[in-house]
Amino acid sequence: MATAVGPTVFKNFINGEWVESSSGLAFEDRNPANSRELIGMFPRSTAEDVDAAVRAAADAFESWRLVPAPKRAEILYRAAETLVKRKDDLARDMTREMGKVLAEARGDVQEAIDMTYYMAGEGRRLFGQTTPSELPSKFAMSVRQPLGVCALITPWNFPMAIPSWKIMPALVCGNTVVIKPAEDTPLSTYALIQILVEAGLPRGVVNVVNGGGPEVGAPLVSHPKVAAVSFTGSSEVGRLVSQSCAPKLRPCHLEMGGKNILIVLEDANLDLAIDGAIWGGFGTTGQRCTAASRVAVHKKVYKDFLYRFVERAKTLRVGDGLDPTADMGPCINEEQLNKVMEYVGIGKNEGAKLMTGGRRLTEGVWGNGWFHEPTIFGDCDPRMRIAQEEIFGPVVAVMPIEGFDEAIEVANGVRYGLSASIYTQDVNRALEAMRDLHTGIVYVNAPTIGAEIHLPFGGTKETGNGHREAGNAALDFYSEWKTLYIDYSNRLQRAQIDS
Ligand code: UN1
Repeated sequence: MATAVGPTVFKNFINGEWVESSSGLAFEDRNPANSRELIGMFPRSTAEDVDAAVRAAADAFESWRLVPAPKRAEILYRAAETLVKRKDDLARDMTREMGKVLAEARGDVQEAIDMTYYMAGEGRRLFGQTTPSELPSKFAMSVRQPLGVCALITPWNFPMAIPSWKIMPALVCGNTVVIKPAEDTPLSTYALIQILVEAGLPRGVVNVVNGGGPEVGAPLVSHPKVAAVSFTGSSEVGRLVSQSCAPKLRPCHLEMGGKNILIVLEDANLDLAIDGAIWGGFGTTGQRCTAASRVAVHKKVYKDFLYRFVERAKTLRVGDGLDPTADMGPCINEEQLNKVMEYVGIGKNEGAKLMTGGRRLTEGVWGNGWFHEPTIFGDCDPRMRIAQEEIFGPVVAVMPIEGFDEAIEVANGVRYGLSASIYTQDVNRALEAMRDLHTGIVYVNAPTIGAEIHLPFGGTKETGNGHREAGNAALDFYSEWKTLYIDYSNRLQRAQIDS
């Protein structure tokens, strides 16, 4: 079971069997709050394992695509029910391997539950169009067709939610799947797959290959039998994924970085804005692609906001996510912690004012984990690297702004375009912001995080490549249209020519 207490040896899942990797090697899944705790050993797989998984998925596709979508959906409904039943255990395991506080891990599992139910519902929709033909006695409609084998590469920050965003729409549309979960959080994917299998998923329909990007991800996205690729991760790796899909003209969905802004205008409810900046900036230790890592505040309320924001950040308790008193957990691993510390150094060198935090936490309960203080830089210039680059940690850059126009300019002046938020009571300003913020998601009087699964999720510019996941939009990636014309006139009718 996924709730094993001691270290367990886990396997890949290929063609309905739990199997070892052809390398015989394994990597460790460790608790970021206490790196002495080994959660499990997972197979360090190879291109050979990838090939076996893709072949199994390609074979399974031939029968899975013919299973009526409402029947495919029944399996998803059963899986969703099991997720509900096991939510607490799954969340605890997720906190152990990923570090986010338990309430957030429960939210992550809930997001997977929501997506599984939502996509199960699509089994009885998957609507296409029926429309009149321009010719008499002729019928015209369009239906969604599955693509084939979908290769999915998922990140560690939402170990169950993001795999479900990809797996569930892929399955309901009639595709089969090979997934490579992040090396830091393979247990949550393992548990999700196990639940799908228990729910009756036929062999080969979902396959899991564990391992690293170069060893598993690269051969997976370029495998000749893969029909489509969905990747969530950094823009740098996303570009490589896109390049490897391009020669094959293979559809590829990319979900990448963010440098999301939270704008506070002079008429904002400051208490609300501070609540939002704390949750958006330090929720999930800032490790969300939607994190509010920049805050732009109107000069009239700047001092007041900054002072109160900093005071609130100082009260946040950092600790093991299983400790009910902890507000913020560790960074995912040593490398990520080092990146955070590097950016703190960059901020100081750039002349930003360190208002609170800025240090790694190493004493007592923090001794064996990758903990860092919630950190706020004040008086930032929007051109500074800490205000431009994705840090993916508990570091927020606060910038004073002269007014609304400057706020929009600063907001749009980064390479990413995932999420943005504005705090104001002025309905005109709110609507102007909704029009002019060049991001995939805009919040009014709410922070940059907290997207719901039945709406499209994704971003502009270097955040994405034009696709969206979640909601109905996900179906557009995991299916392609087939247009059907049925002529029952018994004579040749020429479109555009015969009238
Ligand atoms: C992510 O940060 O990668 O909107 C996903 C949110 C979550 C999903 C975040 N529902 O913050």
